[in-house]
Amino acid sequence: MDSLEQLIDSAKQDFLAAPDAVALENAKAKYLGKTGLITAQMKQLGKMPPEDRRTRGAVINAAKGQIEAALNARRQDIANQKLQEKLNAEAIDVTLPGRGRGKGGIHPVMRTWERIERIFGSIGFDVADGPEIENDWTNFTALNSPENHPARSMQDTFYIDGNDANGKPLLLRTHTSPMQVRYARSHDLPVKVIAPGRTYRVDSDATHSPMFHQVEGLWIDTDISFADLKGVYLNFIQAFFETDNVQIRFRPSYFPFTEPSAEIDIAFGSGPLKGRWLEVSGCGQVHPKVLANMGIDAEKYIGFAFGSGLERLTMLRYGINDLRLFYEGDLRFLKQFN
Ligand code: 2NL
Repeated sequence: MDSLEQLIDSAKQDFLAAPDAVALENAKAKYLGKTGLITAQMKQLGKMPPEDRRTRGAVINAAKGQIEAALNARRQDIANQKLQEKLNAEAIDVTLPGRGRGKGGIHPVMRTWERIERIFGSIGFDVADGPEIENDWTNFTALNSPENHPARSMQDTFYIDGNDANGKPLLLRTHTSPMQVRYARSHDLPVKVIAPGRTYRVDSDATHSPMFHQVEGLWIDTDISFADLKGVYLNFIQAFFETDNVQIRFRPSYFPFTEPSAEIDIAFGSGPLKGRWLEVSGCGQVHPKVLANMGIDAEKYIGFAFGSGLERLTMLRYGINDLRLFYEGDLRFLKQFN
């Protein structure tokens, strides 16, 4: 075999055997470098007779061309291989299942809200809804709150930009009662409804939040008495706290919207709060003026109302001792209820 053929073969083998770019460039030098084997062949040309030089030169050049082609092919292979390795190392497995999002949960106060709707629903109470931005008449006047009552002052009520149709400033409702006023004015008698919701007062300390939750109840018919109120509220307390071992008592009190009025206390017969009287609600017989403002004939109809704080009921149910835990959004606290 012609020695040039052998050179080409041996160069091809060396190039294929070179594992990386550095080894390949070294292999190149062996053939095409200044002291390389092909270069040595070129140098031989000078010693040849001129008539042989051209043909031999062409043959050597062709061999050189083949070696260069093999070199470039191997260069490309090594580059491709390197790229492939890099891609493999950086590959993302798109078939892996996603990590997903946390499911979220129900806030303990909302759990109480839902629970109360279910309990009162089971004894025939409807659920009222209404705006958190109220007007002066529905939030105060309709409920027999005197024009100069301190609750109306800027110290107690959040007033907001904008006036109602009577030119009085709009406000954030300070209790859930206005929902019941609206409900009674727009529904036929008898009225048997609860109104749970967010309420707002200018108050913020360890035991007061500027936003808090209330539920109020209202039952108006021709023959509703305090005995009905006591029965309904006792049934609620027993269902809510899941015990019959609980006492209930009424203490005389005052509210502008009820007459007579009372505070409702409860005492558990067992558990950590055993034997302690706990105030859980205000209540009373709906004031005749309030009935009139609801468009109801106070000579024919009578009823009771009560109002309880959802935060308070939730704290008693779960043994929570700090109101502020409800509003801090600390997942370590909130996760315990889900
Ligand atoms: C309290 C006191 C109370 C009412 C709320 C009421 C509602 C209407 C008419 C008459 Cl529409 N009364 N609600 C009555 C007595 C007490 O709540 O301290 N709640 C936490």
